[in-house]
Amino acid sequence: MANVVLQALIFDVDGTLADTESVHMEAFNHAFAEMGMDWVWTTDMYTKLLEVSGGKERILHYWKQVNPDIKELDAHALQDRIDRIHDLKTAAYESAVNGGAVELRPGVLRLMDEALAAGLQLAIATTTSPVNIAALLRGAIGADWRMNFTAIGDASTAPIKKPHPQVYLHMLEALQLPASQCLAIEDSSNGLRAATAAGIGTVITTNAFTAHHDFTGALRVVPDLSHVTLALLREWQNSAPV
Ligand code: XBP
Ligand code: MG
Repeated sequence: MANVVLQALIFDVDGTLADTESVHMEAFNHAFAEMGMDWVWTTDMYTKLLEVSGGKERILHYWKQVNPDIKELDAHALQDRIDRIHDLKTAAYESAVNGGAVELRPGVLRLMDEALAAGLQLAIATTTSPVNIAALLRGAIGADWRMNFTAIGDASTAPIKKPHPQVYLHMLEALQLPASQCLAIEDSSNGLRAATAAGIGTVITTNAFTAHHDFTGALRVVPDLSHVTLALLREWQNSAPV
């Protein structure tokens, strides 16, 4: 089969562009304290909770774990409280990122530049909130960060979270490309499943929160993008998944 031409890279955000999850975890704990709740998510707990994509979904999942008869709260009151917690968490996360709490992982910017110079399109497919993406990339790339990306799919545009493929399907539409001409860069099993369900070959860069996940079906699993070039991605794209 003739080699397929690689036309776009679709990047996940949390854990992939930057190792952000410890900062997310601290922001959740800050919000719980601000709300006068006695919840404290430890690294071990959060590693397990990350199996649920989306901060609001994660809060509800945990609430059901610690308070099985959650039904005592009516659905609207429960959602309002989750929204309030998540607003506080997002504000805390944004201020931590604006304060320089995270930097892009090795190789991310270089690969993006290499791809743009070669005429590829870039997109983002994440379950995180839009303010979090802007805070991270404004700090890392500058005020005009948005112009590097053809499209951005996030919690505000794709409410059905990974492992559902919704955010990746939206990006294929926005890029106006077949899945075969794109590659996804991810860090988690949910992300791999979402991209794979959309038919997109996926390269995994692991981190401490996700290294133990099942990455069957990934094109490659690497510790980071330090040694990943466009040429290597093209080679992997035309080879069998691991
Ligand atoms: C990882 C997630 C997000 C973050 C928290 O997103 O699942 O929920 O953990 O961010 P990605 P929010 O798809 O980029 O790996 O609280 O904004 O959801
Ligand atoms: Mg991720």
